[in-house]
Amino acid sequence: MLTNHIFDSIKLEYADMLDMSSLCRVIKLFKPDEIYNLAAQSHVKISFDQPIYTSEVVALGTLRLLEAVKLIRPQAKVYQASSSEMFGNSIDEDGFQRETTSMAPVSPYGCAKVYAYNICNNYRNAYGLFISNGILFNHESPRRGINFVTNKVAREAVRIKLGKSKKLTLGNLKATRDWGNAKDYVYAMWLILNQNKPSDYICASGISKSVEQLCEYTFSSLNMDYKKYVTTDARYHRPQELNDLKGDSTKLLNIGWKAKYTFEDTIDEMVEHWLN
Ligand code: G4F
Repeated sequence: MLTNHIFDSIKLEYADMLDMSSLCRVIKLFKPDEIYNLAAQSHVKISFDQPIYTSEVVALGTLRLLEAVKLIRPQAKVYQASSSEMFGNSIDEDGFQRETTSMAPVSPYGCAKVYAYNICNNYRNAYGLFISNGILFNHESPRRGINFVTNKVAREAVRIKLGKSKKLTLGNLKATRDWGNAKDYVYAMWLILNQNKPSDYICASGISKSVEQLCEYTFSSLNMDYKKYVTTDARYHRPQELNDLKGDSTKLLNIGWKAKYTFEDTIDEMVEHWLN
């Protein structure tokens, strides 16, 4: 199991972003110094099918957590997992998104994340709580769900290579994403929360690739031509697409963050996982 190395060192407790009393209970129980809010229905396409549930968890769930912190543990530092999906199709003239780029989300998930981002800033300013937003661009690892495009492509390319599958069916191949490695981005979360003052930071690789380029690299790493195997189907298209993401992490680099892994390292790691 992917989590075996850590299971003995963590204590799990039940709580639910829909149930504020359960959030209060675990905060009372553990009296945390740092809280990382990564809870979400985080799949963008599913957020079109379940917009109310997504908003309840992502938007109001964050508010419930902040209220619980304000009432019970106001000295705790809170990290909020904000997302590049908040920008929608808003891009600065030089092709990058940064902390100052306007937000124009194009999915129910993105809209809910904008609410959460704003309520975090509101609670920081209104109540003096230590709350920081990490605005993370796509970050991947073998633990990524197989309904997200990187792991879907890695898994299916390996299955095709091993003769267990014949085709990979995707949606929009033209969209571009700024893909980084989850290990680098988790370090960024810790670094963001361990500054003297709360603030908001972009975390991204600064390199953008299309879904088609992702397929090209993954299949060629297994000595295959993706064009022979990849097809598209409208069922994987979104009602509205976020076309291009490329983040400028200058502010984060200035507090000492540096990515250790490239896009290619990350895809290789995922392919290796499925091969094993
Ligand atoms: O892997 P994806 O589903 O990730 P997406 O939508 O960019 O969202 C991820 O990153 C966000 C950060 O920007 C997070 F906030 C969010 O929670 C999540 O982790 O899709 C990436 C791209 C999209 O353009 C999508 O349309 O791949 C395209 N795509 C093409 N075919 C596909 C598929 N995506 C999926 N999931 N499945 C396909 O078959």
